Amino acid sequence: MSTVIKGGTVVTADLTYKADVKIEGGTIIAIGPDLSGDETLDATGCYVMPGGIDPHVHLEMPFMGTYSSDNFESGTRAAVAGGTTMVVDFCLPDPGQSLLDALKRWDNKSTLANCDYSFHMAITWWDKQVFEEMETIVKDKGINTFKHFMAYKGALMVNDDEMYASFQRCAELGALPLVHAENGDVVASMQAKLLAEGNDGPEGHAYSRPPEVEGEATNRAIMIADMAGVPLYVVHTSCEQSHEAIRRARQKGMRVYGEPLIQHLTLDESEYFDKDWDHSARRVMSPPFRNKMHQDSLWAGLQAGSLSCVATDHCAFTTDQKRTGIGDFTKIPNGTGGLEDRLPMLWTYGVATGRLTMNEFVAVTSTNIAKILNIYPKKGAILVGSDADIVVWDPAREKTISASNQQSAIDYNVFEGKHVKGLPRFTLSRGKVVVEEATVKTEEGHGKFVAREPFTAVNKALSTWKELVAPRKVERSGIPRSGV
Ligand code: DUC
Ligand code: ZN
Ligand code: ZN
Ligand code: ZN
Repeated sequence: MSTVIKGGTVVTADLTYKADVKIEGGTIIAIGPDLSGDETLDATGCYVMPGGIDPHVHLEMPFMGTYSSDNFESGTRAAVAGGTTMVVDFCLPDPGQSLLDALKRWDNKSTLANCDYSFHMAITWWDKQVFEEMETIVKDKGINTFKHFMAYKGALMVNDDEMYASFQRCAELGALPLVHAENGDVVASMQAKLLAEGNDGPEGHAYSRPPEVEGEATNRAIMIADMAGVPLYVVHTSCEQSHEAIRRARQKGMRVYGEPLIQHLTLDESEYFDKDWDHSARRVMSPPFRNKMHQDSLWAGLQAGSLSCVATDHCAFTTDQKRTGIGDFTKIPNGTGGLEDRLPMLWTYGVATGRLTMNEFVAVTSTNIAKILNIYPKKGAILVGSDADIVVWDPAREKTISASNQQSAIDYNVFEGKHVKGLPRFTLSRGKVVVEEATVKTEEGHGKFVAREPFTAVNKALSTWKELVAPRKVERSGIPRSGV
C-alpha cells in the first residue's frame, strides 16, 4: 500500500520546492512531480514538512510527590494533533536506583505511545555502578544523552564533582550531556528566605529563580563540559544570561546547544503577578517565565543560530495537583504543558510575524534536534529513505487554543485564548495518517523506540581547555622540610 502526498510545497531546513511525496512501508520512497500511488492525500495550499521532534517531555513522571498527568498515550496524542511526530522523554532513576532498573519502568510506560519516541537518561546520583551502567545504556540501550539537574537540591540535583565525573564518562562513551542549569543551592536559600518572610504564593517561585541563578549554572556547566572535553546541551534556556554564556562558548568553538521553550518565547512573568492563585500556580515551572527583554533575546538566538531548537518541557499537572502548594509555593508541582501547541504557536508568533523563515521553523522544531540527537536523516528530513514522519501544514487553518478541546489530560491550557493560524491538515507517523483535518486517529502502541548511536565525533579535540595535556611534574632539588 503506497500513499502519495500530492500538490503541496515541500519545506525542509534548507529548501522550499513543489513536489509530491510518495510513502510505502513507513518510509519515503520517492519525491518529485506527478507521483501516483494507492492512496492520495491532498496537500494543495499546504507545506509538507518533517514532523516536529520535541526533545524534552516528561510523561507520567514521578515528581514532587505526584506524577505528571499526561502519559505516553495522551502525551503523544497531543503531540501528533499539533504536528509533532517524535518525543524524547527523560528516564529518571531514583537516587540510588540502577539506571537499567529505571529504564525498565520507562520501557513499560512507553508501550502506549502513538508516535515514535526516545529517552534521555538522567544522572541523579553517582558511584561506580552508575559509571559502569552508563556504558550499557549507550552501547546496548540506544541512549546517547545523559541529563544532569543542577537544581532540585535534596532530590534530583548533582554536585559539580558528580557532574564533572559524568561528563568525562560521556566523553569516553561518545554521549552528549544535558543540563537543567539553575544553581540549586542559591534557589533553596532564596526559597527559605521568601517563605520565612511570609511570601508563600506562586510569585515566590519566580522570585526564587531569577535569571542570575540560570546564568551562573549555565556558565559553570559550559566550563565543566569544556574541561571534560564534551559538547553540552542546555535544556530550557530561558534568559539572556544563559543565552549569553551559550553564545560566548559557541563563538570560541565549543559545541554548546541551547533549547528555548515555546512557553518562554510567548508567555511572560506577568502570569505570576496580579492574577488569581490557580492562574499563577498553573504556570509555575522551572525556569519561570521571564520579561520581554529575555524573550527578545531568545527570539534573536533562534534567528542568529546561537540557540538550536524549540521544545516544550511538557510536564502537565492538573489544577488539583497544583493546589498541593497552597500556602507553600515550593510544593507546587513544577511544570506546564505545550506538546499540542508548540508548532502552531511558533508558526503564529515566529513565521507569521516574520521573525523566522519557514526553513528556520523546520530547523528549530525538527532537523537541528535530529542532528544533535544523531538520528538524522532517519528523522527530521524529507528525503528518500527517511521515516515518513510528516506534517502537512495548512497555513490557512486557524483556531483559538482552549482546554475544552485539547488532547492533554489536564483541565486547563497555559495558552488558553491564544489564536493560532497554521495547523496540521495531516500528520503522518511512519506513514500512518494519525491526524486528518481536526480528527485524531491514533493507534495506541504504534509508536516505537528510536535507538540512537553514540557520537563518533566526540573526542578531546572538542575541548578548548589546553591544560588537558598531561601535567608536567617539576623536579626540584631543594624542598624545605615541613614546619621549618
Ligand atoms: N522543570 C519543570 O518545570 N518541570 C519538570 C522538570 C523541570 O525541570
Ligand atoms: Zn528542567
Ligand atoms: Zn524538563
Ligand atoms: Zn501501527
